[in-house]
Amino acid sequence: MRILLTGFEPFGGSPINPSVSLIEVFAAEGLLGSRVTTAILPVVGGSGSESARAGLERAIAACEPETVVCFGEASRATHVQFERVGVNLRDDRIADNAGRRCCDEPIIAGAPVAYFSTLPTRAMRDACEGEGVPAELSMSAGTFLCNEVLYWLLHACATRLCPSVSRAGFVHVPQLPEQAAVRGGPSMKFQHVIRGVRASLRELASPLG
Ligand code: PCA
Repeated sequence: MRILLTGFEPFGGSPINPSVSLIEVFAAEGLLGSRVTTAILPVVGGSGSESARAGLERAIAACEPETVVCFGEASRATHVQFERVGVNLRDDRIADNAGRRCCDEPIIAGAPVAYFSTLPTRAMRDACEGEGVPAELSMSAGTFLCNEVLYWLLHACATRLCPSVSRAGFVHVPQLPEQAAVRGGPSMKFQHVIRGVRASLRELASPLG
């Protein structure tokens, strides 16, 4: 199996984004015989050549993965969040890394309201929880870049723009204790995030996944 894992650059004034370190770990250790490719996406909305969706499209074209799992940070999350749905809406609390802030804009004008993730989110959540790592099924990836990437990816799969991809979705991870020490809020130790996410990704590598 070919699997593409993506993370996001730091954003919102934080110098780090745990999603980057996370995908680096799986790129280094591999995943049960799967070919793992990684890409780090810019926290930039829209469809320009420097946008997150353009970066994701290039990464998919380069490695033609069967499975795509995108990761991002949810700074207020207490659990690893397995996102079930992407919605066609951008409505931002903060500006993206290009300085642009959207209010009530569609991600793709005229496209469907929402798509469901095509990852086995329940099995992935259960596997994460089985490691003793707090995990939940989430009905909203927000209305910022993570949701934009999830929505674009699912739309691209639905419209056969990415024909190699049969399963795609998004996982949000909590901020790290060192980030919480600066800006407050809940956090999760990196070792716990790794252990839970590793177990959830094994669900994808298994023949029944
Ligand atoms: N989290 C943000 C964007 C990038 C990231 O890691 C989000 O939840 O939309």
